[in-house]
Amino acid sequence: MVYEADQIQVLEDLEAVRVRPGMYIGSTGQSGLMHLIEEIVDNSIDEALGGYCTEIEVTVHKDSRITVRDDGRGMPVGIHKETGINAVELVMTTLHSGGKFDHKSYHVSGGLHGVGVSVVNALSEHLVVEVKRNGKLYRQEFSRGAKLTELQEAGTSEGTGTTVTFLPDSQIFGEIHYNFSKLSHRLKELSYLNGGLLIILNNEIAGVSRRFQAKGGIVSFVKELAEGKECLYPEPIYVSGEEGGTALEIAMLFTDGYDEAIFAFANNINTVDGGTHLTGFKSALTKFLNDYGRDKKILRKDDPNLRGEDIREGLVAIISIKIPNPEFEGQTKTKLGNPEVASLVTNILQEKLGLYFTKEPKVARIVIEKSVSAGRARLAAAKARTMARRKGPLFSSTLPGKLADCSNTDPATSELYVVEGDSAGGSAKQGRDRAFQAILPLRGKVLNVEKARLSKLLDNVELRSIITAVGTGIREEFSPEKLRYHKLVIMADADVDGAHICTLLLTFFYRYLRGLVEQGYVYIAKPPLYQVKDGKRTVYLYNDAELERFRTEHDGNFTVKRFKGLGEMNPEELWETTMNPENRTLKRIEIRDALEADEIFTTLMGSDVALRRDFIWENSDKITALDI
Ligand code: TSJ
Repeated sequence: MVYEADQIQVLEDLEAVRVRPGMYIGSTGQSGLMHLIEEIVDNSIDEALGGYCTEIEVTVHKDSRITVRDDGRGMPVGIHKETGINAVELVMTTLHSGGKFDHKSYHVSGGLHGVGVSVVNALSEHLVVEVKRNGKLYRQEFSRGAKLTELQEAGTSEGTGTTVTFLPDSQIFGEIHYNFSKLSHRLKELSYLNGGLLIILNNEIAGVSRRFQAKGGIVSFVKELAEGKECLYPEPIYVSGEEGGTALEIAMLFTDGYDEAIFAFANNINTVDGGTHLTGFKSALTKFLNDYGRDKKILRKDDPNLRGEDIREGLVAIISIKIPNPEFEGQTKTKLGNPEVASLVTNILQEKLGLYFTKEPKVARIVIEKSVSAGRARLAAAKARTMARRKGPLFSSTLPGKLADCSNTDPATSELYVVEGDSAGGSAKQGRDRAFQAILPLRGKVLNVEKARLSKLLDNVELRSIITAVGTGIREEFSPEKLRYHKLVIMADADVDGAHICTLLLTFFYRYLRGLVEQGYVYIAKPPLYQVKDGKRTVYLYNDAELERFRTEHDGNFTVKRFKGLGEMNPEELWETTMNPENRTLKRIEIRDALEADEIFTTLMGSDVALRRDFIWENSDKITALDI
């Protein structure tokens, strides 16, 4: 074994990470920083999965350092025989060394996770590992992948555990800004997926701490996801089982809503593209309920079989599988591929759901009867749609009367402004560049689609005019090639009512024209909040922080006017500040994380006003991120 050659290899490997960080962590922006934290936290989670760790604490320090601490067994510190290097250093400096010494039962592999903590080390200006083990405290420091010190005994310790503190390299990441809402969301999710585990997040920048602990695990998770919806029975259905080292847990809650929200996780990773655990679950659930319904005569002879989509109407569910050798597929590695999982899910669901329904036959009856009525409603809606199509308003090529279309016919360069209120709509029509900007004014409140079936939507003039103007048709009939504008801009007042209208419209886009959101065609315009004049100049400011800054940088002679709404701006002002591509600020709406989006939409749109208010308070950072 040539020690020096090994060292050179290590440095070359880690240098490669620094040259192409994107290949390892996706980006060098907020999501890349998020990956660094997740990569470290995953190690503590693995320790928790083994049952050795009860608490994980993540601290974001004022100087952008991150500390992750757990109370596990402490990383091994012994010398690795083949290389003569201590285990901490080896893990920290060798690419993909994660699974080398530890035979962790549920090690995550593939994807952007599991690249190994050496990647974090390579991309950190400074990284310190502290291990409490054998009554001692060990410590080793690194910088940009290279060790600064040997592993040293730095004192004694009570208890055991591992702490890693790192400072992401500003040479790689530039100015460091963490996305606290994503971080806190992910840690909360991890606490649900690992029932009982305490996860603490200290945000020293904002001076706040949060504790996440879900004794009920995924049962608490579905309850939270279903909050704001009416549940058909009080407690979620929970089934779990184990087969050949693979553990499966499912929690299900049927609500009176119309959407299905099934979230599938494999080894704590949100498999947004589904996979064998999800398809296995869906087909097993359908088969089981049909068999049960026939057997118990809840379904009559001449009743048709229940369809999966009818069973799943209103279902909120979590499927969590912990599997020793996961195969993650697809471009983003968020689809579970293991073929053996389908039959495992079927077996466990058959057996355990059978047991559950023996104890709770009422719940089975409620679910089956709901499915029957959902099937009837589906047929009725299909009929209504055929009628509507025959009558033509939704699918005709006649554009809505209120639409002031642009003269361009090339969708790629055309924009549709959906504007709150007739008066703002009037200003927008006068102020726009008619060559490429179309204006559609909306009158009054927008229908809350979260609480209405399709037929109601078809009756709503405002939403119908959006659908015809956009041109694509909706849901199953959505044809992206018919899209008439590649920018759909929501323009509403910069106040609470405006924010509400934005949310309602986004919900509508998300539920009925999701392809547009996914393709990044939906935007929110940001009108200014203040107009500041100092004799000769007029400046527009978009928030209180900008006004504060202006105040500190300019003294004395200026006047501040606060716009109460878009309607107060004249056409020229509206053009200059909010519509002119040279000056305007548009926020592109991104829905990468279906879970987060669904949570926002159901909670914001749900019936419980108090809950909604709490949610807005708690998630104000998330909401400004969406800029609603
Ligand atoms: F990898 C790391 F440095 F990034 C890191 C590892 C960071 C943090 C915050 C925690 C951990 C970590 C590792 N926590 N717990 C462990 N456990 C082990 O590595 C471990 C402990 C004991 C044994 C054993 O067989 O005795 C085996 C392993 C893998």
